[in-house]
Amino acid sequence: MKLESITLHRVAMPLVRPFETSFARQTTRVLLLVHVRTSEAEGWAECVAMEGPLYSSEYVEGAEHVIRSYLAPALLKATDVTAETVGPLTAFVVGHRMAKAALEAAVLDAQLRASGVSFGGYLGAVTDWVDCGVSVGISPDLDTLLDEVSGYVDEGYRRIKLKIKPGWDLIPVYAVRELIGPDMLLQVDANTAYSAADIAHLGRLDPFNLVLIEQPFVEEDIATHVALARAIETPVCLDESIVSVGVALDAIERGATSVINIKPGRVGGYLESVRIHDLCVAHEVPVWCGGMLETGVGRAANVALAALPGFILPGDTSASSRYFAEDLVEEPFVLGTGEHAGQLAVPTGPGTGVTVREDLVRDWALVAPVTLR
Ligand code: OSB
Ligand code: MG
Repeated sequence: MKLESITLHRVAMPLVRPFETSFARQTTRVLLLVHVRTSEAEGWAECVAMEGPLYSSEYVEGAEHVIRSYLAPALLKATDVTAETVGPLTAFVVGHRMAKAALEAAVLDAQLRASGVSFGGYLGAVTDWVDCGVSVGISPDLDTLLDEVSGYVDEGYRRIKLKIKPGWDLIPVYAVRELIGPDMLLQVDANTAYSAADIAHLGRLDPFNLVLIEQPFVEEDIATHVALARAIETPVCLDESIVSVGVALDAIERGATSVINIKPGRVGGYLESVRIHDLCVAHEVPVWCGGMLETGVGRAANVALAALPGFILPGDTSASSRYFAEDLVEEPFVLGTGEHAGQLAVPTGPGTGVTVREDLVRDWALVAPVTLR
């Protein structure tokens, strides 16, 4: 296909409740949407970079800048662009995986719409419904946390993930385990807030029968994750550290991670996500689909990815209502009922299968859109 234009939309969407992690407290999701026009069809994608460089070094205005200055010019001057060639055409830029992933996903959406294939069909989905978990932020107090968790349990979510940090770990985990009972899936995510000196302390989570502990130490520090995995029973799962299939292989072989959280933006796109998935299946490492407070645009593609066979744990693929009162797409994601309680249906239409509400993109714009040709 010939890529004719790339339009960048920076929007701000209010969250239904503040979301607090060990690194930030957010009340609004500021995000970048990428809209491509090609010789065949149009495509939309969401860049997962956050407003500030707090989860990773990427952030919304940085992603916009690298797209405008480096990535878009390289794609716009190419005579043939497909999702499969976006990676090679942009490989000269070091890092900036979230920005690259958004471009690849927008091109993939256009390409699949042109050929009438869904994201799930293209990526290799094997189920129509995926199991959903919910990521629960750090609360001002225990009562607020327990209220929030019971709400999610009532909505049908199949797994609870608690954000933890030093000073907010054993007590909330104990209280939530008491509330939800011994059998419901429960896991924790530290977003790098601990250090090697905390290994014995983190071992005190073992009695709570957690599915996993996610990314306790800084992303470059594989060795301390190996030490933790040897010292405790709770499985260790890497998020921030896993930026490519090569790092995933290294972390698996060294015993740093026995479960992997795949986030397409963090690893540079859906194609690299499938490669990591395939590697994990070959090594019998279970995977699950992470989230970055996506709107329906990114969520649709994530739900399709989560339908691949190696995604045996529920993902952070929650319903649209987890974060937003009104989603950016005409088909907001709603949890199923009956046998599909706690699940989302994998979209089946061409591309992501969702239709962007351009009226809302305009209403929530932070700046005028920028079109690159
Ligand atoms: O570490 O998984 C994370 C949100 C923003 C940045 C990092 C993370 C998260 C979440 C929420 O845990 C996942 C979601 O519900 O989208
Ligand atoms: Mg995480």
